[in-house]
Amino acid sequence: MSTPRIGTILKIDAKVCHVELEGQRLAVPLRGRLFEERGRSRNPVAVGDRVQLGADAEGVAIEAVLPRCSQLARRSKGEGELEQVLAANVSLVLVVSALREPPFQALLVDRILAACERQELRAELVLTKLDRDKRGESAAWSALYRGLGYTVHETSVAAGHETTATLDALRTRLHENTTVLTGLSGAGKSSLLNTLVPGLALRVGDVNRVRHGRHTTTAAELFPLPGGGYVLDTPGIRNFVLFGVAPTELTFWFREYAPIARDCAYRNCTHRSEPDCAVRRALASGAIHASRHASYEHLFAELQEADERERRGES
Ligand SMILES: Nc1nc2c(ncn2[C@@H]2O[C@H](COP(=O)(O)OP(=O)(O)O)[C@@H](O)[C@H]2O)c(=O)[nH]1
Ligand SMILES: [Mg+2]
Ligand SMILES: [Zn+2]
Repeated sequence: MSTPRIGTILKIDAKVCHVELEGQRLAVPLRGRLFEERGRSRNPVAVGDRVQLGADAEGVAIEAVLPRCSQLARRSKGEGELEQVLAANVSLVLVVSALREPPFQALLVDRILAACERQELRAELVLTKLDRDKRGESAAWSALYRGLGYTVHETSVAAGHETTATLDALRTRLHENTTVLTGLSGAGKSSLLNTLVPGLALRVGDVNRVRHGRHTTTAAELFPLPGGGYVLDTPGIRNFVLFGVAPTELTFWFREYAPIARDCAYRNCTHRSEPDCAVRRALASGAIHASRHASYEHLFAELQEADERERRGES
């Protein structure tokens, strides 16, 4: 093969990667040496990676991974301090949360938003199941996140209750981007995509099945969309632990905190018990929302514990 061939990873199976190459779909393995070059990542490649294919005596395989423009990553579960890249070369992260069934998950939303701030990824919030929001909770949550400068899409895909205007706006966003949908299992991600992209026919509602005591993980797959754009529907994300973040950095990844924290008496104020803390003043006055600060404190404690574990050499 003379000219290198560059493709996009759509899906990763145990033995092969499914790669889109010039409109075709190929199943190819990874060269073994890529596993030695993966650094602190759990896997050498992620869905969305641009890869170079080459042939040798063993056949066609992925020879190299091109540098990423962006990545959405979290701390890998139970394997020490390793990083799990959920998607590479993403331009838009949709943080999807239902208002009811399951109820709105502020902590999970704030975790993913913080990760996006840190990884310089554009994130937008999608509130789902508006038709079930009998108590009108949508207004308060969308006001909070719009107040922080996030775009919020309030949606329902239930028959007869479709929020046509927001669905149209989201469809346009999908065609302009490589989008990844994140959020709890059951939030309505696959239903939303099925409504936005006719013909996609993703499975809905059965991802919570437990088999052999474990949640079945439907492998994440990147879909090229007719009309432009790519979309990745992730299986439910129950937790999202920030990777490689020092607790004191957190101020910068809660976007309303950094400008306020400039007025804290201590330059490295952690906004928990230090005197003359501008963040705590803002919390008392309502300029910082109690729900956001609850998330901040939770994440701070979690990162501090991870730090201590690592320092003790456990992780
Ligand atoms: N009432 C209502 N139910 C919805 C809506 N969207 C999804 N659901 C239901 O929520 C459940 C989980 O949806 P699914 O798309 O599989 O969620 P996912 O796990 O995030 O992909 C299914 O039973 C859907 O029918 C909605 O807008 N309104
Ligand atoms: Mg789903
Ligand atoms: Zn402070």
